[in-house]
Formats: sequence, structure tokens, C-alpha cells
Amino acid sequence: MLRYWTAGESHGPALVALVDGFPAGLTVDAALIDAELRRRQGGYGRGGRQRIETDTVTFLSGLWKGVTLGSPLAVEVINKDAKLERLEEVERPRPGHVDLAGAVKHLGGVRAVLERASARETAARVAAGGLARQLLGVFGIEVAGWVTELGGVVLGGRAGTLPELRALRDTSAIYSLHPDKDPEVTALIDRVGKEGDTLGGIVEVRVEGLPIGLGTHAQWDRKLDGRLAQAVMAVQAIKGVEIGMGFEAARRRGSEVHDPIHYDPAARGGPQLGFTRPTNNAGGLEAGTTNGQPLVVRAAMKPIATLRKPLASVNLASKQPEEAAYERSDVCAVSACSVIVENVVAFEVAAALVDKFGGDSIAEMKARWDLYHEMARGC
Ligand code: EPS
Repeated sequence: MLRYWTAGESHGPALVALVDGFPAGLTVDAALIDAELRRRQGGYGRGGRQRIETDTVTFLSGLWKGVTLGSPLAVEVINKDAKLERLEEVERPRPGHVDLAGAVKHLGGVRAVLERASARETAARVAAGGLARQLLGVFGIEVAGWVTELGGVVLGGRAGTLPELRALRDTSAIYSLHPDKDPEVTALIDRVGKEGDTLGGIVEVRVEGLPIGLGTHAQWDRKLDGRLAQAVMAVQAIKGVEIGMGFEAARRRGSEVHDPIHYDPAARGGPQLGFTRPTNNAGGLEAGTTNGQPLVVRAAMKPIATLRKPLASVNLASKQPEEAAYERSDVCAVSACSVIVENVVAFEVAAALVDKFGGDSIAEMKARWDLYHEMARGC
């Protein structure tokens, strides 16, 4: 079972991801994880914190000479802005954050919950996902994500191979597949930022090269659609998750939604075993099981809840009406969100891969991958 937890406060000494159940024998390229962390720090509309931090990973355990041991990996990302001991209590909870509910729940103050709830924690999730995508890479499984909507401006997807789409996205200041729309969107972010407000958006992640048969239909908590929904919904500020056609499928007839099945003997040798689909409205998952088509996951991010022009709140000490607290924040972090969702999706897919092909060593996983595909071609 491949799983991870994170620890760390936004302004504590460091964030840590503890990755358990990772197979032995993978040569880890830390630079690839650092590249994901760098992308997470970027995107137009980020705040002052990103000018302070240069996120990189240090492995505290689980590696020997750069190769995974099969033991737990503790991965650390240092906080340069480690000032928690000097920070004051926050008296005026910010609407949209956990400030009020968390302070009440823990019978304590706002600072204690906001430090952990901060989206800074996603650096640790990206570190775990950056590791997982290297495991996927061994099996030719590729993951990429981008922004499809920002502040109400619909950017959409685009046809192309993953390397083409990734290259295009990397030319966009907001990580979209339509860089020609960047000026319109960055001007919007500037305008809204000047007004003391914030913006949300929609991100999309695509996974290609998947075999048929990851996940299961047989038990609710092992269904891959359910596991993906939990992992993505649990990213800070996410309010909705869609797979494939998603909510739109509810408005159409069955004949317009479900993907017909064809067979092409020439494609029998590939991971899809010769089964082809003219459409992919299911987004690569049927009943919680991968069907060999690309996995497509979308997530809706609400606007950042810390507003420079704050909403109404109440002073928790005096119970008098006051404006919510303002702490340095981002105007828009939808681009960063695309990187985070990309990496949490990568982790869940890697976990499903380990469930199917065994988690002790890469060598055994490869042998079982080959054997499964050989047997499945007989289906
Ligand atoms: C973030 C770091 C945080 C915030 C932001 C994301 O740093 P600080 O609080 O020191 O400015 O900029 O956090 C939030 C959006 C949030 O809601 O808490 C980061 O590294 O992503």
C-alpha cells in the first residue's frame, strides 16, 4: 500500500512528506521534484512569500546512493520564512478560511489552525507526487496539468500529445494551453489585485499510458475515481472535482455520453490491448477502474480567502464587528493549483499501480506488468 502524510506549519522550520510503501530499486532524480516545486511557486498572481522561498527537497530517509530502499521516505522542504515563534495571535477570523471553525473546534486561537491549513503545505504534497511520477515514468505513464479557466475567463483544453501540450503550457504565464489569452488574464489579475480582491478558476489534469485495470469496481474505498476525488477535493480551496465529461454528462442522453468500444488487432500489443474508443467522455475510468483511455480530472478552485479588502468578521476577544484580518497572500494561485492537482493525481495513480503490480520492488512490478499484459491479451 503506497500512501503519504505531510507535516509542517507554513512558518515553521520545514514541511515534510512521509511516503510509505514506495517500492525498492527506483533511482530518484531530485532535480525533477525540485522542478515541480519551482512550478508550484510560480504562475501570475502569486504573493510575496514566493520571493522569499526557493523550495527544494532533501531526503532524510529511504534512499541509498540515490536509489529507493523500500523503506519509508521522509522528504523535507525547508521554510526560509520560518518565523512562527515570533508571530502573533490572529483575533479576526477570515471568511473562507478554517479560522473560525478551527479555533472553536480546538478550543484555541486562529494562528494554531491557519498555520497548518495554509496552502504552503502543498509543497510537501508536490514533493510526494514528484516522487510518485518517477515511479509512473518507469511504466511509460505520463501526467500533465494546466489551467482551463481563470476568474471566469474560459481558456479550455486543446488537442495534442502530452509533450506538445506541456511545452505550450510552459510558455504561458498562467499555465494555460492558450498563451495568446495571457494578456487578457494577467490584466484581469492585476485589476482585481488592485481592488484588494482575489480570483479562482478550473484546472485539468491528464494521465496517459495507463493500463486497463487500475483501481476496482469491487469496493467503494478502493475505487480509483473515489480515491482521486478525495485526494483532489482535499487540496486547499478546491470546491468541486469532475472526471471526464463530469457534470455535463447529467444533462445528456446515454447515447451521447458513453464511449463505444472498437477493436484494432494492430494495436493489440499496447497497454490498451487493441481496444479503442472514438470518444473519452468517461475520462479513462469506468466504475472506478481504468479502461486504458487517458485519465482526465478537473478541479474547481475558489478564490483565495485572504482579501486585502477584507470582508466583515468579528473580533473573537471582544465579539465586536471588525474587518477580517489580512496577512500577505496571493491574488490568484490557480496556476499553482494545476501543479498541485497534477501531483496529487500522480500519487493516487501510482498507489493504484502498486496495488495492482506489487509494491516491494520495481523489478517485481515490471515482471508482473509484463505477465499481466501477456495474460490479458488472451481475454
Ligand atoms: C503559500 C504560502 C503562504 C501563502 C499562500 C500559499 O505564505 P504566507 O502565508 O507566508 O504568505 O502565500 O497560502 C494561502 C493561499 C492560504 O490560503 O493560506 C504557498 O507557498 O503556496
